[in-house]
Amino acid sequence: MLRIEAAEIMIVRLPLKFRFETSFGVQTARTVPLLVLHGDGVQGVSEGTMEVAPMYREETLAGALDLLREVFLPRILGKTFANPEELNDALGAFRGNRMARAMVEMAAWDLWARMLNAPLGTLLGGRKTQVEVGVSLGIQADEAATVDAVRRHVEQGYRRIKLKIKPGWDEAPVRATREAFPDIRLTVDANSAYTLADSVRLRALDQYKMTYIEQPLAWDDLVDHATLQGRLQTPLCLDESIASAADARKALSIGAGGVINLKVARVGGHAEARRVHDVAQAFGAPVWCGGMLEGGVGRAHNIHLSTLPNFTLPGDTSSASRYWETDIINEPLEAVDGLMPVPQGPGIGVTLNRDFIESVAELTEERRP
Ligand code: OSB
Ligand code: MG
Repeated sequence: MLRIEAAEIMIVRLPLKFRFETSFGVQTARTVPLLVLHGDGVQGVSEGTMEVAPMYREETLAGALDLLREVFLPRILGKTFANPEELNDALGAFRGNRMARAMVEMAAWDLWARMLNAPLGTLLGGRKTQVEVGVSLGIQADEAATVDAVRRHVEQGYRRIKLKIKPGWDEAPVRATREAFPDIRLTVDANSAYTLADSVRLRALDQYKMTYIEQPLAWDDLVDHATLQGRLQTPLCLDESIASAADARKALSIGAGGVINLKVARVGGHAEARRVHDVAQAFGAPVWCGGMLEGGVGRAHNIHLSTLPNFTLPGDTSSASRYWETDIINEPLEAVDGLMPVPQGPGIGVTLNRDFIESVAELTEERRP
């Protein structure tokens, strides 16, 4: 039984080690919300991926905090559930806001797995003890800087390089990278920066033998992606557009793409992520685990989800030390030769660095029934 006795909300601001530029803007730090659920002497923890401004999808940090305090936590505090799925059902009537709901659901899974003394990945049905990872590289100043960044990460053993692109910065970095590295697994991510009017320009990318082109069109579109896919050879990979297993089923049935970037928070938590995974598998479409520049808590959740069998392409869950001088957890999460070990031990297998969190926290509060 899953008894929820108390909750803690914390917010920490973490400076990024690099400037991360995408088609929707430049990030130099992350504001990381954490949720801890307490029950029966055990605690489970999750990390939110919504940002202050709704640039990636529509959710915001302020909206998520308000929902946690006023709507979601009052539904679960002081209550007992049979398992994390039943707890999530208590939030099932609420529409959208999947990243906010995922904070509750993911903390419940960690709590549950710790109570059962099992690694989260095993409970989800995963079998791997390490997962293949690549890197997502932000937009660089020019071609030379792009090739330099690619070289550094290829040398570290990352198994796939993803370049962020935008209109006016697409074929040039891809061509330069492909000329320097004819054989690497290469992809691009447009974060919804194009429209169907750019079809010809996107078709020019077909010649570079990329594994997929990620989210070229609108964040809430499926239909135009299907039209675009009909004009391209390179498979499209959907990220922003997939918020549920139903979205995945619709996208794959109309041919809107052939690959899914599966982010556990974007789809509302582990149970829904597993359903997306299963739908994709039934369609013969590979999935891979995306990232949102997570701290150690979100990163550990991602690694555990990635142990499921249809995660057959390298994820974005690269080494924590790439991102942070000091992480919010005590354990290192470091890939070796492009393989990220799955933290063993119960739950997500990592523990909060409470001293560090307290020293940089912008908010800490406790909620009780
Ligand atoms: O589109 O996958 C994306 C980061 C923030 C928001 C959206 C995306 C990303 C990344 C970075 O690509 C992945 C990572 O290194 O965590
Ligand atoms: Mg993406």
